[in-house]
Amino acid sequence: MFKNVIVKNPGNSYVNGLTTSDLGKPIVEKLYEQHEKYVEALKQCGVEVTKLPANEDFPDSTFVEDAAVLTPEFAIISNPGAEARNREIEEIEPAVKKFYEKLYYIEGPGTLDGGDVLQAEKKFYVGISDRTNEEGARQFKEIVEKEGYEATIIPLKEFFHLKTGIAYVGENRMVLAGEFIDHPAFESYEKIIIPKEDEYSANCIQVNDYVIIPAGYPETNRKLNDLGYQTIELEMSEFRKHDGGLSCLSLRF
Ligand code: CIR
Repeated sequence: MFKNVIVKNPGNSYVNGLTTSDLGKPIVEKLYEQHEKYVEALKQCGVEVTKLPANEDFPDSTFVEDAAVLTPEFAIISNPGAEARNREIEEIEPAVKKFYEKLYYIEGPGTLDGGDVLQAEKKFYVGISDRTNEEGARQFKEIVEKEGYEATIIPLKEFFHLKTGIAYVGENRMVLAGEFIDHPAFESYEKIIIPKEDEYSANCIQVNDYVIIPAGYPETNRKLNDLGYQTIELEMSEFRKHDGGLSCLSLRF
């Protein structure tokens, strides 16, 4: 069970953040509304939400997931791989410290974005991407193995972050898209396969009794409902314009 969640409000500068998409300029009014609905959905899942204020100096800082990895026992402050985002950890670290005594740090030359880390029970999967380098992944693996977890490093071929194309929804089930569908690392899981046209919905989050998915993917919704999951669908258009998904907007622990 997750008890807590940390989110960070987006600011007006969000429109100047990093993106690889050609979906257009985010509309800030819609962005704020979508973020508020995200927070409401988390509350519906029964978690206590810690809301950090927006920081206009860091346009992408609403994507808090990239700045830390939180487990029930310890926290890892990451070393985000994009220069423009690296100092986001300065505000995440004190917020995380309020909840954790045991903190680890990914240190340069290692870089790691939390978006490249997936936890499934006592196993972690760590993507090597444009943001997470081999040294960052190695440091991460060393830390979690010391803490009694396993870690598998997965060099990415196409996805932006590992969690762009994968989610763990409990009960040994993985939601998988693209390069992960036939990846040997995920062979032992029951697979919920997401086709190319629905790929964005592979980034969904299980929070206690619910799975939160992006709105507009009825097939993904149906597959999850058929397996007995209660879903909450959220409009994510303005986050998607800047390569963000549901997992990116919170740290859940
Ligand atoms: C970035 O390029 O870093 C942001 N515009 C999007 C980050 C999305 N985060 C995530 O997938 N964990």
